[in-house]
Order: sequence, then C-alpha cells, then structure tokens
Amino acid sequence: MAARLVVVSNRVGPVRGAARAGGLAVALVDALREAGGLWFGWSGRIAEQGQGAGGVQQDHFRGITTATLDLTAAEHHDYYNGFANQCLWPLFHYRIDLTAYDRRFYEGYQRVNVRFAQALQPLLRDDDVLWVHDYHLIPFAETLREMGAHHKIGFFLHIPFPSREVVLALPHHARLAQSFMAYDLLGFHTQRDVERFVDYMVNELGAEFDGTHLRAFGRKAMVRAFPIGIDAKAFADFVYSEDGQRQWQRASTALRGRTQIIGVDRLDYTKGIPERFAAFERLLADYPDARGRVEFLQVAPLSREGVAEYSEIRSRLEGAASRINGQYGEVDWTPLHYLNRTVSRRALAGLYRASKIGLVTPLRDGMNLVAKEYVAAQDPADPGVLVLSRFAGSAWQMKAALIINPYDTVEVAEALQTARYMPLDERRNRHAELMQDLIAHDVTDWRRSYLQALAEA
Ligand code: GDG
Repeated sequence: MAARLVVVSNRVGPVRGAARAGGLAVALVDALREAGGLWFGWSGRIAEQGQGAGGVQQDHFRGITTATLDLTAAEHHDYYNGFANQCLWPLFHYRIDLTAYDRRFYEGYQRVNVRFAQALQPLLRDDDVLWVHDYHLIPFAETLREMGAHHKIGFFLHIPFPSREVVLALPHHARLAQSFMAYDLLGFHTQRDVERFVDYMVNELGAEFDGTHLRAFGRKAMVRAFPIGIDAKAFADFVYSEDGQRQWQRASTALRGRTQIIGVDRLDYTKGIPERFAAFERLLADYPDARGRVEFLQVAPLSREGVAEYSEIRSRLEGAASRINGQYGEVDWTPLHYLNRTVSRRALAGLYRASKIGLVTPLRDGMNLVAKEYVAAQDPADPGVLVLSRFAGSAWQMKAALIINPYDTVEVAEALQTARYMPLDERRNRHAELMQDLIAHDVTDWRRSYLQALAEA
C-alpha cells in the first residue's frame, strides 16, 4: 500500500467544497484521496480573548482527515499578520520598503511552527510522507526533526524566491536557510526561483550544488522547479455552468458591443493594480478611439485586512477609480468598474469569457493562476488576448501572451491597443499555443511530478 500523504499548510482548505474553492484545494484533495490522507494546519479561527488556543480538531470526509488548530490573537498578530505577511511576503516580492523586521514577529513565527509540529507529531505514522506548503511554515520540518521525525518531508514555495541581496536584508536569513535544509525536496514555481535560491545558498552560505542536490548544514536536499497549473478542462466547463452562463450573458448585454478588459486579483500591492489603472487611463488619453468603446472591469476581493498596507492600497484604488470615471465617463458610459467582492469561480469563468482582453500586471508573482484561468475560459474559435506581466512566474511558460513591463504604462497601453485590433488568425494561434501548454502541464501533472520527485528524493 502506498504511504499516507500528510499535507501541511497554513490554512486547511475546504475538503467538502473543494471544487468551489478552486485549483489548489482541488489538487491537494485529489492527492490526499489517492492514498487516504491527512491535511493539517490552521482552522482559520482565532480563539476568544483570555482562552487558550485549544487542541487539535479532527474531521473525516471520504477517506481524508483534516486536523486543525485555532490561533490565539497574539499568534495571529505575530505569526500570520506579522512575520508571514508583513515580513516574508513583502520581502520575497521585492518590497524591502514595506518589510517589517520586528523581532517579536519572528519569535511568534517560530513559536507557532513549534506548536504546530508538536500537535502533528502524535498523529504521524512511521511511513507517512509530508508535503509542507509555503512561506508560513519554512521552519516546520526542522522543528519536527528536532522532535525525532525521520519522515520524508517536502516543501513547496508558492511565492517567488528573491535575489540574494534582497534575502540578505532579513536579519534571520541564515536561520531560515538552515530550516530549508531540513526538507528532502524543495520545490519552486520556476527555474528562475531555483537559480536564485541556489545562488543564495552557494554564494552566501557556502552550500554545494551538483545540479540537482544541495548540500549544506550537514544535510542534502533536492531542489527543482514544478510550475503549478490549473485544471484547464474543468475551468473551461465552468463557462457553461448556470452561473457562468448567467454572468456571461449579463456582462455581454451590459457591454452593448463594447470591448471589456478584465483584471482579477486578491487586493494586494504585489498585483500591480494601481499600475494597471494608470495604463488604462493612458489608453484613454493616448487612443481617443478607445473612449466609449472599451470598459475595464477589475474584480478585487479584499484580503489581509488586518495589515495597514492593504487598507492603504484600497483607498488609493478607490481614489484612482473615481478620478478616471470622473474625467472620462459619459452619461451612458462608465469606463472603469471596480468590485471589491468575491464572485463564484463559475461566475468568474463567465466574466473571463465576456472579456476580449485579460490584463494581468503583477509587479512580482510566484506563478499567477488568473492568467491561466483567463486563457482556459476563452472560446477557441474567437478567443480574447492575454496581456501578461514579465514579472509573473507564468510569463516563463505563457510566451504566446503579449508580455509587458507593468511599470511602463505607455507599453501596457500600446499592448491593450494591439490586443483590441489583433486579427482573428493571430488570436487563435496564440490561444491554441497557450491552451496546449495549459493542458499538458495542468494541476494534476504538477502534484504528480512533485510527489514522484519526493518519493525519489
Ligand atoms: C499564490 C501566489 C501562485 C481571485 N478573485 C476571486 C477569485 N480569485 C482566485 C483566482 C485565482 C486565485 O484567486 C488567485 O491565485 P493567484 O495565483 O493569481 O494569486 P495568489 O492568491 O497570490 O496565490 C501565486 C499561487 O499562490 C498558487 O501557487 O500562483 O503566485 O501568490 O484562482 O481565480 N476566486 C473567486 N472569486 C474572486 O473574486 N472565486
């Protein structure tokens, strides 16, 4: 019998409604289902003031066990909002200016990793294989190993690994580097991330690299790129679901023949949304034929509301949206539609389909799944055009998109204009090339190749 898989991530995704939650949750649930598995992490709840965080809560559903813990308010403040989202997240996205180096955050981060490891240890079986996800849990394996665990443990980083000089800004970088080495397999989205990680480990910490394995701190780990994909076929089918059809019809009717540009992101300063608004404004300023003929829909559900930078970007975007509409709008035309709401994945597919241009402009992004979803939702016979930032991990795979520099608003406006007038043949060819790659490297392929490499590591 295959070894049991234990997935460890900050949040434990919904196992029952995984299809609604989307790509990663579905992929992990499928992986857990294959050999019967355990998913361990934070419940998403914060314990009442004055109460301890309590113990592990377990739930079982169709062969999958979830084991979750609550966080105390202090842990949530220091570990989640603090070290994870005000230190590692901005730093790894090259925002040294936004990075908070508070020692208490780091201590809270270590403490939660220890508490999580202590809670998981009694649930482990001897031959379990562990797959730990993302920047919240870098010290997890090291902590577990200090408690005597000898299991095979892999790690996957969902965000970029930055260049060496940026990592060096982190006071605890060498400690974190040592924690990385407690894993047997280190997975990143792109070869670029692998190169940056190896460069840092070798040139800063004297590690040795033989092209596959890294040796440092008396340990050996395999290092490889595993670009995450989506379930392209399932996403394309969402367009024809009830919700998908309803949104598609509704948007098309409201557009009355106008061209819709769409942007979809968690409201986050890494996603380049202000730059995107500026590029759209540039389009209206420089290409008068776009006025009255193009609309821009930005869907941006709020995220990490407890962190100040997120409220700041929110007010900045509200200001920009009303300024653009105030300056260019007509009684019968609103240029920019800005929604801070979550729409269902099926509805999202319908909105992508109704949009002739997908505009994805992160300033840094590990991969960016929105770019992939936009392509999957298009009609192959009359597809829309993807305009994609060179700083998204997905740009390394999606070469048939119009690749742009998101800081260069003139270039982005030009690309939007090119997309508006792109001949059908060219749109079809680009779409076919993108789609072929999406199908060949989908999310099932991602998790299978990761788990196979982990088995061999
Ligand atoms: C991290 C890395 C990496 C957005 N708005 C709505 C909605 N979404 C969905 C999208 C997409 C997902 O959220 C966002 O995924 P991204 O990949 O674009 O970005 P992050 O959230 O930053 O994810 C990233 C990813 O991990 C996976 O490794 O690609 O680089 O930063 O699926 O569709 N979904 C719904 N309503 C919304 O309003 N239902």
